Amino acid sequence: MSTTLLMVSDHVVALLSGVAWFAAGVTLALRRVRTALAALVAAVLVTLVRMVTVALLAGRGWWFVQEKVLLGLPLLGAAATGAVLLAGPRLLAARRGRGDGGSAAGVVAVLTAAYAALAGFVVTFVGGYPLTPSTALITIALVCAAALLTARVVATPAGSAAEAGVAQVPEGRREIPRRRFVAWTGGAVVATAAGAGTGLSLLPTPSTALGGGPGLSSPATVSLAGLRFSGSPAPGGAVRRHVLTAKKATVRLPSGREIDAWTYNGEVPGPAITAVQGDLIEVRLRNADIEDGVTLHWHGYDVPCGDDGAPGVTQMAVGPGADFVYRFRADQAGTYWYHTHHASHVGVHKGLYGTLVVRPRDGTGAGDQSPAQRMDLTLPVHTFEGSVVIAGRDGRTVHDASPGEPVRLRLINTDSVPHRIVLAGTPFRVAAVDGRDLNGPGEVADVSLHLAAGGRCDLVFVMPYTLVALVVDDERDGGLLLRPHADAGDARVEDTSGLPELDLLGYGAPAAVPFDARKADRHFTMVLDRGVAMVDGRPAYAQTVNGRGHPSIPDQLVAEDDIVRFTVVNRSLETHPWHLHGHAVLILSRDGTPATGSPLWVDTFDVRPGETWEVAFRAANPGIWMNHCHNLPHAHQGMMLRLRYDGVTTPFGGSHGASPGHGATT
Ligand SMILES: [Cu+2]
Repeated sequence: MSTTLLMVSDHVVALLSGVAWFAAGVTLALRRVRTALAALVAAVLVTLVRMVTVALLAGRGWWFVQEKVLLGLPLLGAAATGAVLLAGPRLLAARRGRGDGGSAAGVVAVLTAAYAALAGFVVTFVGGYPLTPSTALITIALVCAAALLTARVVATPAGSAAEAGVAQVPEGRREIPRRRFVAWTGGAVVATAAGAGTGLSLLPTPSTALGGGPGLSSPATVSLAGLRFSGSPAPGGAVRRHVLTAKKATVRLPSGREIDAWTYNGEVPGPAITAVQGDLIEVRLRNADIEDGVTLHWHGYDVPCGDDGAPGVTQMAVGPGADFVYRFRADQAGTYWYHTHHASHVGVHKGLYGTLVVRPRDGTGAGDQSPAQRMDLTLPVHTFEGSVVIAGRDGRTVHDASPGEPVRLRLINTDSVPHRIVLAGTPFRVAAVDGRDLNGPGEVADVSLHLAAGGRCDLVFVMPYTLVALVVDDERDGGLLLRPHADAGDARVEDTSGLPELDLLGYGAPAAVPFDARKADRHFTMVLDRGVAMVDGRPAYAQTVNGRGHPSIPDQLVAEDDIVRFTVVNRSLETHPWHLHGHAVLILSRDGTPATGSPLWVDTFDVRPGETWEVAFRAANPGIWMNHCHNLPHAHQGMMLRLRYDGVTTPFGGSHGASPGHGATT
């Protein structure tokens, strides 16, 4: 059973147990003996099933069950035991005709079990991982308070003494003081627990996670403002200058449809930036009329940190009328893209993105095809108002290709959700993932590729004498058609929805990697979930990392040359494309199964619900780097933190998304 299915089953069983305990409590209060007994039995059985689902889930990782094992189940177990002991015997007796089955104490105990079941369910969704002492205390206080309130409502002065088995005495002599004592004591316990829980939640939390490595030690500090590229192109390299002006524009798609876009230079996607390895890229970003401000982030490109385009961290956002110059050497060949990183959940979605392709200087690494005689298409996939637009074209695009011609398709997912990519009509190789060449990629056919948000893959093949179709999300009327000649016949695309997904963790041939990931200097675990957390100073139902939202998630501290290992766990029911700036990470394993194919270096990896990924990298690019979910609305809702090198400081505030600055030209 998949972890997702287990998580969903556990949620369902948790909810059912709450319903069953409530049903038992209410029917008991109404003295419906048979129904109450049946509901009580059902509640006990569902609670036992719950224990099984939690035990199974625990086998997938402590992260998935911590709050259930430490709080939800003990609370429910204690309340359920009390409920069975108090209500069970009387119900059984009533079934045999003795008494009416009910007692105030029994009703209170059964309803308390219901509150405990409900509390455990809510804590999973609101608090998540890790369970804090504060959450535990507040939860216990709430359940006890609900029990006390119920006792007040249910207990009738005359009946309860007899029902609870207390010796009947004239009212006012023993019973009233005893009940008062219980109420006062209970109230004091509740108030203490609630107070302590609230107090603990207000304590300051560490602002830095060390991942098992040493703390801040560097005496010298380097400002991010100084971590800019100041060199020249490699020998023989050119300087490639661009001016990108961010502005609003109405863009007309080939179908005639018009979209109100935010653009670079009025185009969607923005101007394609291309270079040859070793060239110097210099881009002046201007902002014409994007009030929120803009930046340029070079997705997947390991630029110097000062050129990374993270507003509030590596620069101030560029406001209307201002500009900023980015400069870096194109040392990495491959397929990349750029986009705004300011209010990117809006800006990128509306069109502030473009492609960056760097071809190798010596002609190798580009699928052993010389540029002169190959078809090389860069295909950013973006969704505008529900329509998939590939390289700025909606509907189906047809290209003529000569049989025997080598073809390279560079797919870029510029959306916030994954796309399913199928290449039909030819065997092909996945030559590169996230711009980095794979080792020994074998020929595959009739498979689909899962392209994470922000991710890229380069597909290479030799054009056959028949049609080749690129199908996105199994949409047979869209995509791309490569035609060997004008009358190539039927352009109908077969149904691709049943094709299996190619698992890149087992694709290609193994090769040596530059470090031993087992000897990591630092290890950080990021558990991704939803919960109530502070985001930008406001409480929100946030997308969280370890129970917190940006900017309250501790920075991850690293030192230069550290081998850093990440464990990324997805406890939620949504996919999270994890993206670290400034570094590619090596995939080590998914759900405990090691990667066995080509070394897989990526800058974005999709952590699907219930999955646990292990990745590693060498900290070789000093700076303060955003480390976040590339589902951009998720990042905006808190799922974003910083990886900070020891000794590096920022003059820009340090919290992502600071308001636009002016005239920050360099
Ligand atoms: Cu996400």
